[in-house]
Amino acid sequence: MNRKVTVGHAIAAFLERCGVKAAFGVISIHNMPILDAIAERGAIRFVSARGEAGAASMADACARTTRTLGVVITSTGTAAGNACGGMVEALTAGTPMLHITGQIETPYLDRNLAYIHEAPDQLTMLRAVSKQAWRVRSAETALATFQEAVRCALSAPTGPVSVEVPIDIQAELIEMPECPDPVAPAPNIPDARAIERLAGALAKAKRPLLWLGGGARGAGAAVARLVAMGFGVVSSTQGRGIVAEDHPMSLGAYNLQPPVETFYASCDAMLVVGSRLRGNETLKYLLKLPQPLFRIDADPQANGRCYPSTLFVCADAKLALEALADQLEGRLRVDPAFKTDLRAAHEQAVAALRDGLGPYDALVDAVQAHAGKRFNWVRDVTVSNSTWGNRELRLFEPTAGVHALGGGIGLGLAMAIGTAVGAAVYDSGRKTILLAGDGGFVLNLGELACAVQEKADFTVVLMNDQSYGVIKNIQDAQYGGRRVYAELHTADYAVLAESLGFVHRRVKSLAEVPAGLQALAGRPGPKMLEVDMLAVGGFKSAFAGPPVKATVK
Ligand SMILES: Cc1ncc(C[n+]2csc(CCOP(=O)(O)OP(=O)(O)O)c2C)c(N)n1
Repeated sequence: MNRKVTVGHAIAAFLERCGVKAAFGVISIHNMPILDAIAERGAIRFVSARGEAGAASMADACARTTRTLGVVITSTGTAAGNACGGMVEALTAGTPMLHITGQIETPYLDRNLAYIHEAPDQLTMLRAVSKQAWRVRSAETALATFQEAVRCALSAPTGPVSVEVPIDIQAELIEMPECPDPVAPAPNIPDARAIERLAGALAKAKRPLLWLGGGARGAGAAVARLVAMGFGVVSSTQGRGIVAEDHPMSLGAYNLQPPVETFYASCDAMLVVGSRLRGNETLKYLLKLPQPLFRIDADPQANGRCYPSTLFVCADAKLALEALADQLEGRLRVDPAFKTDLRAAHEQAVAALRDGLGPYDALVDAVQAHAGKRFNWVRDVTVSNSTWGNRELRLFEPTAGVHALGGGIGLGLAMAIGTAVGAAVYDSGRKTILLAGDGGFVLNLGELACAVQEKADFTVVLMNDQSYGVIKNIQDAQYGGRRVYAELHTADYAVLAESLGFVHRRVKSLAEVPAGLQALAGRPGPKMLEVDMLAVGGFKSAFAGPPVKATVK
């Protein structure tokens, strides 16, 4: 005879069936039936974050770096609200993720009774930050709701989905159900004639370029075939590493620098695959991209968005590029000068960027040498990332990069924890490195305690200039040098490290970085290399926000 279990228990079993091995959150009265079951079953590692904001970013980064479903579990009301910043980022990045939140008891729900922990209309709040949000209405329908939520999260374009489960339903006893399998997302199969037309148009190109976005991260093998035929490659920040960034036909994520825009003018076709063509990566949509411009996207609403296209194919990137490669085999006659010109554009862009770094040029090489080829590269929003972290530190795998695409500071530390836990439970063998500024880092500082407790294995390179550096640069450029609200009182990280129990090294010169990283290597748990930027000095060029097109007056 089946034993009776709580609905929470059935949910935990279903998560396991979905292949989930790690979940993140904060325990509460309103999620205890689920967490109790996760602990009892012992198959999922639950990470106790110090706040729901951190938990959401941990789940997001874990999902991105392991290509699995991220799971964050919060309480209701304030707690679910705390997760919203991280949810906005997951929505921006299109991360397949499940946000499970509690809800107050059904009899008191939606009745304006000032019942403790109720957020009036929580579902509307969650809908605003999720791809979809549902409420579980009964014990009988709970797993069906979860099946649909997971299907939705994993269907291209992927995204975070919220499910609220009233606590009385979570705790209800039911016969242990036959645990259903997740419903596989239906692949968006390309129309054969559309691919033929696209192949016909591309076969004429002598200098064809692929622009790869995050939607193409699963299409690496087909991309490699196209590159072997002679396509050049450039990527968005989300599309980094689909082609190794040291490949001779790759511009990496140097997608808007002046030498690259000049090179674009010499190309005679661009195929954009699975990319949002985000404003900060296209000079607010004024970057001149090669023409004709073709586009493949799983989202039909991408047609005409940001840029018009000559041909649009609505399909899964992997399936469409495989079919396209089949069609193009043996038909391309690429200009022999194309590769040389692409290399020259890349080299010019790299040289200009490196020159602008001033002394920090040496830091890029030291981190790259330390990283090797198998690593996760997590970044907070800081000048060092906006300049070199987003492109000059080379990535070799499509899931290696994690960065807050929505531009919110403070997610990096939690993202590094989620990434490190993901690397451990899914056994990727990758080390994790976090690049953060002191302003962003302090925003979620409580998660350092979580990192130590969880023995989350990563190295933070903390760029400490004791201020919001980019804000000062913007104030210099646009506010007559009136530097306000940007100075920060900063922790003594050596003392903090001692009290929390993690390893710390401070360097005052970049020549000390290789030895500093070497000394931290192999130490378990979180480690910090703090770069004293006041001692090192400034960048040669001041970064004052994403570049825009110079307006002609
Ligand atoms: C959540 C959030 N709050 C505020 C901002 C505005 N903001 C952008 S960059 C920045 C400063 C970041 O400082 P720090 O981490 O020290 O990096 P630095 O600019 O010094 O390189 C701030 C406050 C933001 N992007 N996101």
